[in-house]
Amino acid sequence: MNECMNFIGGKWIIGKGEVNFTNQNPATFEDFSSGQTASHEDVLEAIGCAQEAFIKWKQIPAPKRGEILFRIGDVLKNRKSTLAKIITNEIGKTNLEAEGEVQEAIDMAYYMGGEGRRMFGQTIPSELPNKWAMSVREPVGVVGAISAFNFPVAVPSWKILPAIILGNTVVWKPSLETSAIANEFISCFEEAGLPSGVVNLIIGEKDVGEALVDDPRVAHISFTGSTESGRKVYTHAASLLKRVSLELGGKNAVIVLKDANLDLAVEGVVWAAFGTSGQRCTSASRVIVESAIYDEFINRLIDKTAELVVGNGSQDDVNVGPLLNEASVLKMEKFIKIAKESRIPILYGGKRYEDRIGHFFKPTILGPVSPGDQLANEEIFGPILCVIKAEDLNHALHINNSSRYGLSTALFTGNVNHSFKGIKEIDTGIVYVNHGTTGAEIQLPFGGTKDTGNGLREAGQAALDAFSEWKSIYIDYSNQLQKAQIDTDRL
Ligand code: UN1
Repeated sequence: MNECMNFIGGKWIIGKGEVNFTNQNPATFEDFSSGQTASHEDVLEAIGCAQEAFIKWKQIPAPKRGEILFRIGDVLKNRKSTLAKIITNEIGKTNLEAEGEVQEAIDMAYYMGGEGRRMFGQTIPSELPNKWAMSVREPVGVVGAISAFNFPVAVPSWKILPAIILGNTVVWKPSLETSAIANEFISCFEEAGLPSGVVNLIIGEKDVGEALVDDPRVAHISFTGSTESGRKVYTHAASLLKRVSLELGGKNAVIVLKDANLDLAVEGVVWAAFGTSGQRCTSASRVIVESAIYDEFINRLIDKTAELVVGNGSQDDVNVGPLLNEASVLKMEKFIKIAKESRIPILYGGKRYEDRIGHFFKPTILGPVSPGDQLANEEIFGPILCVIKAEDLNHALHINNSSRYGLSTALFTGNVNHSFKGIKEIDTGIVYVNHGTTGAEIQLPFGGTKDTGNGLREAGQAALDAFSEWKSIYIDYSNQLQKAQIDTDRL
């Protein structure tokens, strides 16, 4: 069994907190990892180490910090299959998808490593003579990173790697359920030679995250999790005037128009809805189908879903792994109960696999669901897909945009006018044309509108804005005090 530790100031430390935990492999129920949570003092110490490390780390020239990020990329690449296996065993994600997410972290390491040589500021003419004006990026200080279970390597890499290339230091609190993979991930930073204290790991529950948000030495909180928790983080951090970036819930939709390539659309919907057992924040939870093709689409969707192999993600032929834990399965059962009470037809699935060990829930299709139904609006975070009928593109866009969430939308169409109209009018942070709602690439901003976030984005160039402050610099070489902005005729 993997013994999970904290990594504080470059040392592996057993948590001094009160909770002893054991994580089971969700596909086999075998104990996989265990440990003891960090105490409040452990958290304070980690923040102190990060603060101390910040003094030196921010002085290292960004291109040199970049070289360390390239080394982190190399180590992740060498250890890719080990990392992926741990992800599969700890949270159940299929090996193919686990390798995919490690690849996202590798890509991010190289991308951000390159940013070390491209950390552009701006120079701009001053409006006064003999004066120079420019702006440069400065790190913000200690970043508190709080991540969810579903992407235990990729999403933390979107937080940690941009933060450190900019000269910040990090205290990271992963989800408790991903403690073993967090240990393995952090040991890659250690192997790459990242100086002590630049990235610290604290293992724990909600109270550990709260201690991070609460501490005035933490300048920025980067949080991925539910909208409900994000609202609490944001509200508390606001009272401390702390910087916050939030990646929260979603109710992502795929719109399928009658002019779409239906084979492609069906495959795209199945993968977006049931890949990762629907546990991505980008997973498709609604499919909005033009009524003219509704029946045909449903038939094909059911057939394609029936082809999915659900099982232990470590087996090559498996497409869909288990849910994280019993609580997730119970949550799915609650949604099925709501469907039955609301007389929504269950077109496929609708229950757990009673005869199997593991937290397996059948990929489920419900429909037609009315746009106003609870199930069409609440985040599900599991393998349940709601099918909604729309009259035409305008109606579909209206339904799509009526969600309180705004992360990702996909549009399947063969008509170029429809695709541009969709791109323009869809109100989510990410839009796909002729591809499902998942699969965001690291070089573009990642994040959503409305209740999905607070306007900041992670990944891509946008990540640099999230984790840095602009410093504006004026250099006056006129040798006289230029007291005020002046009219042109006085120059
Ligand atoms: C998440 O679910 O929190 O776009 C992130 C995707 C992945 C990342 C998902 N690259 O589906």
